[in-house]
Amino acid sequence: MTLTGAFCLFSAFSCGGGSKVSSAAKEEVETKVDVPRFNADSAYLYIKEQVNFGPRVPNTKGHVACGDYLAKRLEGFGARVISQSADLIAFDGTLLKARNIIGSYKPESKKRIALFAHWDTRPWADNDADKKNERTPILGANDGASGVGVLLEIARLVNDRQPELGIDIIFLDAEDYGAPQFYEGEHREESWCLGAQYWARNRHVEGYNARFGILLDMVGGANSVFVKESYSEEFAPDINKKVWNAAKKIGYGNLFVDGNGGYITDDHLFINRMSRIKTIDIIASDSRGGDFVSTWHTIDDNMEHIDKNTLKAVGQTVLEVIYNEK
Ligand code: AHN
Ligand code: ZN
Repeated sequence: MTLTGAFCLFSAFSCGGGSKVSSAAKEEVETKVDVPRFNADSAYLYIKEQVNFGPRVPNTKGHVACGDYLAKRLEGFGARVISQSADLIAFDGTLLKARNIIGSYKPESKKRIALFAHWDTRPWADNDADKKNERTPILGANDGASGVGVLLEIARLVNDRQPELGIDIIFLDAEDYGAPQFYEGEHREESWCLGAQYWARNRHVEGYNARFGILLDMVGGANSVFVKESYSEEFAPDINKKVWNAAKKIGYGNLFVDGNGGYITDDHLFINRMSRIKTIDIIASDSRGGDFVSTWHTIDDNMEHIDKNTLKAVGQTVLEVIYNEK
């Protein structure tokens, strides 16, 4: 029986013919799916815990320690955790000791949703206004830690009460080791998103598939809005629509605005090209204009520019989507 049918049985409103449902009744029907409340304070803490390791650049101590922390967190939230270690070759030939970390719920279920974020941080603040900072590693509070923080909070809530579908929380490594602006050699898009490319070629579980995927990138910044990214719109327009509709329905139409953004080389591009999992990228634009938020790849990407309202809007919207999937 559908929820509408169930409601009509116990309701004083007439559903005769199914055409005239009062708006009060409709509202009641819509709240029937019980979606957990996303706690932005909790997500904020998980971001701070990552930033406390310092930059999480592959081949550094902070990176190794943070990887262990993330696996522990996922285990603490009851996920089945798989780590994928990979030796990946960077644009300049550097061998990166990378690790993708995957936490799964209801691993036996064939019906799944994949949620992605990158957990590494950029080795260079090559977009900083001050050129003397261009070789300083960034803290990546927004670019890296925010997506992971939101997904850890979602993991906590999913563990409390599982949605219908199995959920995979997938922390990808080596996203942000793409050739820096000061590099004089060739700039290839494949120098970005190395962990995602590895995962797409080598799934953590043989034959792994999901109904769709959602990538979170820079979802915690102040002055952020979200428009539909263009590769997402090409590969997965229905998922974009699902997510933006959900945001609007629960009152976050101010952040998830109608509009189309540019094409962004991000983990979802390679997942879309190299797998059959239609994946969108929820990635912030600066509400004051400009492409990315102003702290992007600068030394200012720190906790001071994290906004709990942005975290809440994104986290609650993703929950709305995954708990309504049957
Ligand atoms: C490029 O700048 C080519 N892509 C941006 C993807 C990215 C980097 N997301 C976070 N950091
Ligand atoms: Zn970045």
